[in-house]
Amino acid sequence: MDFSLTEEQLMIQQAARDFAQTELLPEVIERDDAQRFPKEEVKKMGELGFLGMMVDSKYGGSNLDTISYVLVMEELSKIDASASVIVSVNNSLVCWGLETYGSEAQKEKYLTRLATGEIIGAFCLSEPEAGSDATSQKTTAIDKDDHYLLNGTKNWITNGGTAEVYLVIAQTDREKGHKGINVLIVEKGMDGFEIGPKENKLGIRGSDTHSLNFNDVKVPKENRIGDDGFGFKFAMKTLAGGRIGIAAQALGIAAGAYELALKYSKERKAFGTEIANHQAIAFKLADMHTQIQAARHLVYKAAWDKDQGENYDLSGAMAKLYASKVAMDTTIEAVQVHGGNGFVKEYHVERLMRDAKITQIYEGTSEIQKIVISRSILRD
Ligand code: COS
Repeated sequence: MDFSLTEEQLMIQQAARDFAQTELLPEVIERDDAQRFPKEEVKKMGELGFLGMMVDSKYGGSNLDTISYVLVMEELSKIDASASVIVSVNNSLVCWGLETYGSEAQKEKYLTRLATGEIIGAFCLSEPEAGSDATSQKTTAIDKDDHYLLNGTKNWITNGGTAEVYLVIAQTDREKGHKGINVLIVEKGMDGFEIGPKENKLGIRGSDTHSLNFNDVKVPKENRIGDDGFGFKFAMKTLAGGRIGIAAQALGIAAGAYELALKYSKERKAFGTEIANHQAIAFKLADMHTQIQAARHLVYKAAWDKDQGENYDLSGAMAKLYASKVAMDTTIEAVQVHGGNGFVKEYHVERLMRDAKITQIYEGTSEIQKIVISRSILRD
């Protein structure tokens, strides 16, 4: 068993840390306030290879392992979870799905541009009445021989307004249940495809979340990924990897809040000494540090499983369940350590606390992770 990172992984981690400090930190509060998408920053992340990290270099990707990907997610998320969710969706849900299951023509047409960050993608599963209950898709993709006719609404879509390519999950044959679901590549600008208003969110406010409407959108048959009826499995497989990315995001949010609390507690004085010298604060730091380290082991293990070609449904779900709880608990405590200063924006911890919440909700709520985990342990 070897817990050390390779030279290459350490370099990538440092590159992400530097990028987050120099490029993401300066305007992160303003972007959060104004709900401004980090357009320039995304462009730079593309140039650094962060948007197609695990994609083969023949498609413009960085050809790196999942460990490197979670290291980058962790570092970016310490500073700006709005930026890191864009990285996570593009890498795990869009590029990975296309590279693993797409046809050569689809990869040539879409993957290269997505992996280099020339364009970004979105993954469209959730609906007004189908979030956790993902098999109950109301969006329909009716087979019309040479194309599918797509109708319906998708909700809470990350990169909803800014993406150029959307992987849309839809029901083709209701009789067949989840085996009648397909995944289609939809391009922005296709007739009948409308982007709804931007959501006004509690956290990750710099990311761009929209509902999407499809009204008789004609999607060519060649835009279906995989065989007829593969869409639900595609969604499950893709989300299993996505959960590792979100677990790393949660880990980064927690670690970022902890680092701020640690620094503050060594500077702020009360009752004649730095507050870190009071056991009430020191014990909070001890708890945070321990829980973050435990979360880190779960996240890296899930990433390692994926790199080894092992099944990562269980380890990814456990990593997300635990890291997102640690993110929530740590950020709440970090605000507490900061006292009144924790409640104002310039100290960053209130934003991290708001950002933490979504990690317990998207790409499968904590309750869904417990379904995945319990089914897995009961099956074995
Ligand atoms: N990999 C491959 N196949 C999977 C899978 C996985 N990780 N998880 C489930 N499947 C397959 C099952 O094997 C089953 O196929 P078969 O009938 O051929 O065996 C099919 O998918 C349906 O699975 P199941 O019967 O378990 O479906 P349920 O309706 O009980 O739902 C959960 C399963 C809850 C796990 C699923 O709906 C889920 O993950 N929901 C959350 C979705 C989500 O993350 N939403 C957030 C939106 S994205 S921000």
